[in-house]
Parts: sequence; structure tokens; C-alpha cells
Amino acid sequence: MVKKNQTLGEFIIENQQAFPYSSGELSRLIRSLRLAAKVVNHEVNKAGLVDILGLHGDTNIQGEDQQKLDVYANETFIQTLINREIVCGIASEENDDFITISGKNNDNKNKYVVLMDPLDGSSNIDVNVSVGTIFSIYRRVTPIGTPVTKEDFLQPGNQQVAAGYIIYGTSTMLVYTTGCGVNGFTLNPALGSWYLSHPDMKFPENGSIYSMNEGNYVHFPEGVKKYIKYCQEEKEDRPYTSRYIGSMVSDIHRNMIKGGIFIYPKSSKANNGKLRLLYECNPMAFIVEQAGGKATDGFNRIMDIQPKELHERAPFFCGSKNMVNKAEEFMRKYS
Ligand code: P6P
Repeated sequence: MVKKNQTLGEFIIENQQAFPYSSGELSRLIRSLRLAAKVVNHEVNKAGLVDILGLHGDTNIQGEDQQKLDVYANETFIQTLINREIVCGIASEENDDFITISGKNNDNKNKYVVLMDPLDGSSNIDVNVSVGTIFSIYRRVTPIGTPVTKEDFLQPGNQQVAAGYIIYGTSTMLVYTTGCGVNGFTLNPALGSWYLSHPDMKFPENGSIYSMNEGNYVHFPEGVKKYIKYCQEEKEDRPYTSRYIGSMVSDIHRNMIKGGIFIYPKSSKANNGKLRLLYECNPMAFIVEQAGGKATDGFNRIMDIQPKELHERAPFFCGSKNMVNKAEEFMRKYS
């Protein structure tokens, strides 16, 4: 039974009680991400007013200019997790390597690692378009109390314990799953509280929105080109509507509410596409699947891919189950 206006804190406590034998570590971890999200939201919302726009002057491992807000968001999430000593390691799009958190006496007994894209879509900040934070949580696979290794981060997405995103849009929402469905909470900035606004989110099985950067059409695989033409022909429930914000969290969040498919495929310019498997594709895939959608690389389930590198990329087809199935038909037929 959905409790109207339940706060995120009350929701976490209620769900914690559903796992009486758990340590409560995951609940504390979600709470710390909730705090960091409020801090970042405050800065994102006033980005236009203070001198944190424009480039930070550095570039991240992706070779992308680091916007000041990128760096600020990254440092905020990392420091919050370190201060609360609730994880044993962190990996971020903004950091070349993972961060080991050994604890005061070098005896960190925490069992979770967090992987994140602290501010996805940051190139949209200067034009006032919504951006997002994406996080993914795993249990470590190496012995507790020892420093984390790359093995703890290079786990397939099907091992995720929790995943979520914060969307800094017309309103700020935190949407997450711990494997028991997907729930969305909206921040009331006046009170600093998050309220259960989207209980038990379900991805519409069908949809009529397709979302991809068609500017790359000439570089797309034949199967994607054929699927785009399928979306555009006047037949049955088509033509579909094209919508592309250029901020993955926003594009997928819209589709989760209205139905649709988001595609960032490989191309002749990028052999594995652009999106990062570990901290973009996998967390979004976990959420989408938990809401009844589908997420693949055009052929196989994204969350079954065994990662080899921290920052590896993957082609991404994600959204309403029937739309992803149809896109895969074209990918198989024309591959
Ligand atoms: P393009 C933002 O930089 C991002 O990583 C995703 O959020 C978004 O979907 C994609 O890149 C946009 O890429 O090549 O269309 O500008």
C-alpha cells in the first residue's frame, strides 16, 4: 500500500524492516547519496548565477573538458561517502582510477562499492538543460578488510545490489531500485525533503517515442538506419515521435513515464558507442528492467556483459520492451 507523501527517509526505514537481518549499511548508503544529491542540486540550480559555469580547465579520462559543476558534483559525492565511511571503494567517470577507502585504522569493514557518473549530460549545463547523476552499487567480491581491487568494480551489471539516478530538471527527483521495483522521490527544496511522488514505476510495454542522435545517421549500423526508417514510416501506430535531449538520464526518464526507446549505438566513429558500461549503461539497465523495460547492446542483455575495463563503452538500446525487441530484429537482420 502506497503511503501518500511518504518521505524517502520513512520509505527507507520501512524497506529496511523488510530485511530484518541486513546490517542497514545499504540504507545508510542510500541516505548519504540523498544528502549529496541535495547539495549538488543546490549548486546546479544556481549555476547560472555564480561563476561555476564554463570549463574547469582540466579534462577527464574521457578527454572531455571538465565543467566546474562536474568537478564539484564529483567531489561532493566522493567526500560525502568518505565522511560517512560506508563504502570501501568508489569509481567515477571523472577519475582515471578507482578510489580505495581504507578507513581510520586501515581496517575498512564495509562491503559496498559505488560506481557513478556524478553529472551526466554536463555539456547541457550552460544551456540550462536538465542533467543527472547516475550511481551503481555492488557488494565487493574480495575479502572484507582488505583494500579493494579492480575485480570489485569489474562486475557484470546483473550483480548490482542497487542503482539509481538523480535528475536535476524542472523538479529534482531521485529514482532508484534495490531489486524490488523502482520508486521515484521528488525533492521539496523548501523543506529539503524527498517525497514518494512516483511509487512502483512501470515502463510502458509499448511506446511511440524514439530517442537517438540522428545527426550520426550516416555512421550508424545498417540495422539502426532501417529501424529509424521503420519508426518514420506511415503504418500501424507509426510514425513515432522523435525526442532527443542529449542528456541520457532525462531521455530515459521521459521514456520511462511516457514509453519509448533510447538508442546510443556503435558507429563507424565509435566502435562501442559513447556510453560507459559500468556507471551509465548498467545502472540505467537495472532500473529499466526492474520497471519492466529492456536494456541490451542491440543483441544481448547489457547486464550480462563481463566488463574488462573501468571506463569501457557499450552500445545501448533501452526502453519499452516491444520497441527494443523490434530494434533488435533489425539489428539481427542487417548485421
Ligand atoms: P551526443 C552526455 O554527455 C552523454 O554522456 C549522455 O548523457 C547523452 O545521452 C550522450 O552523451 C549524448 O551524446 O553524442 O548525442 O552528444
